[in-house]
Amino acid sequence: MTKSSEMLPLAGFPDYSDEEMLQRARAFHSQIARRRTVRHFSDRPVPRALIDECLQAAGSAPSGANLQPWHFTVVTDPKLKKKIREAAEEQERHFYEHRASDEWLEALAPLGTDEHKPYLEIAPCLIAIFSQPYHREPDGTKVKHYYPAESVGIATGFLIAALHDAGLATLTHTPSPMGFLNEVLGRPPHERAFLLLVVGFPAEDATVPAIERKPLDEFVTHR
Ligand code: IYR
Repeated sequence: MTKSSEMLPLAGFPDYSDEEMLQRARAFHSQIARRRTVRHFSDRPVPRALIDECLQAAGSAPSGANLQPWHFTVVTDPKLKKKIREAAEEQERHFYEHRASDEWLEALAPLGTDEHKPYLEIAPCLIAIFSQPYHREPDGTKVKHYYPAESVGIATGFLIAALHDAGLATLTHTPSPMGFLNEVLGRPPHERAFLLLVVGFPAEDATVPAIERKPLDEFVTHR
């Protein structure tokens, strides 16, 4: 990571025609809008090279002061996946039975979710995403990070888009609380588990809830 203020010419910025830009935007919109959160996975393995390529896309995301305040742990070991499933289901049981308000449960009803998370063991790959409020230099100096939540959110968006574009299914899972991930995956206590991304291929009989996205005029204003 460069510390100087050395500047380079911006190279490789494309020069599309207006029409080409619109066409590209339409193509991207139609491709990304096909992504659905999947909750029924097959056990078909995913090549590590594919995951690593998508992680490199995630790692290219903008971040506060370019400090890249993220860590991604890729979990394919069945024993670890089992541990994660057991810990997540314990938290989720508590969530669905006690912690969640009626209002929250009502909001979740259309998704058909519950405390059972078999996909955490069935899916070939889990990516635990951590945000880092700071890091330490090799000499022990603590370096504060800026906007870690925003930065990790953006990197996660890049990752989800890259995985989808590569032809993989994802599920953004947020067992709450997620502190157990630090322990199971050996991450330091100052890192904050941000999201558990389930990655793989849909089961043949996978279904998705009949839900819709808001039309543009309901979430955009031009001034
Ligand atoms: N973490 C729980 C509950 C849950 C919460 C929200 I907000 C969702 O969009 C979906 C699920 C679970 O994973 O079941």
